[in-house]
Amino acid sequence: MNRFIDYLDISGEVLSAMRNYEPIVALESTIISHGMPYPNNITTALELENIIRDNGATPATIAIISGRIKIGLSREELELLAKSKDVIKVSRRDIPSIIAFGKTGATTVASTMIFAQLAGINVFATGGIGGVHKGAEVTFDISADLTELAQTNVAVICAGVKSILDIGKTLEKLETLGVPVIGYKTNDFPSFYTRKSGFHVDYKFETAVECANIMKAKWDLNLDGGLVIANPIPHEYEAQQELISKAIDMAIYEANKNNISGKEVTPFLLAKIKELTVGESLEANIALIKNNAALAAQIAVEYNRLIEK
Ligand code: PSU
Ligand code: MN
Repeated sequence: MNRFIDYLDISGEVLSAMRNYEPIVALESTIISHGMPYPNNITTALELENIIRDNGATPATIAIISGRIKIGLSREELELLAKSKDVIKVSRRDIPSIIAFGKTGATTVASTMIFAQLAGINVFATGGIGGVHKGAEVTFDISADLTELAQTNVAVICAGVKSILDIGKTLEKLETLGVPVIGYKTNDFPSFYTRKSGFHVDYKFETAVECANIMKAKWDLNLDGGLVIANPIPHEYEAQQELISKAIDMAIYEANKNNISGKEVTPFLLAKIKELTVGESLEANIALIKNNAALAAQIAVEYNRLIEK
């Protein structure tokens, strides 16, 4: 018998939404523990939850706390993830060890998708997904987020892919894996801090209802796996292209010089970029995640309506 339910702790708020068949939006915790400095991380985490509530859905921030999978976190748990330096970054392969050792971990896109699906949540808002790193033809560094998108039925609302990655190769890999990549009100695949990456999406969607329709069609047809719904950063928060690309080049140079490898690569690059662009990247980061949380809630509401019928 599958005993996964024994590993999950679902918060009162999320449980009540589940019992009433109300829309729920999952949120990851790596952006809290490893993506932003304190106290911006805790204020943003709380704001995201409120934005989701304001848009008619229930937020479910996901993490592993002392070996328990948490679907929906208390204020204290969010504070712990925001402040503690001992929180481990947990992707798919880390899950069994962290649980077996009773440790605390922040979930990436991949592991948040896994736990969201276990809890029956199929909409998830984040900032940017992992992907194919530059030089992957030598290092083989490809995020487990991509293989998760190929198999786990969760729609991921993000602001595209950061140009620390090879965006072209990331999109090729997503195509191979059969993952739909949708542009929300755009034909351009966004690159996190900026609205364009130079690459196009196959399909442009104009409304949350259209996004809900594609999710339903995909899963009704047993086409397992997720979807990438790429929502560009709002114009007024776009970072300066030149500043960002210089910082990214520097960060990659530093990572190579310091022989950074494996799961440390992404956090190292993100931290360097933050350092090099001072406030600008952080402000953009916060703005785009909020924008994604609002859209994700609207999509969750529409998807919920659709499957009720
Ligand atoms: N990209 C970002 N911000 C992030 C991450 C990626 O712009 O915070 C985090 C996400 O949690 C993502 C993870 O799932 O890094 C990918 O890590 P890796 O490349 O090691 O798979
Ligand atoms: Mn990697």
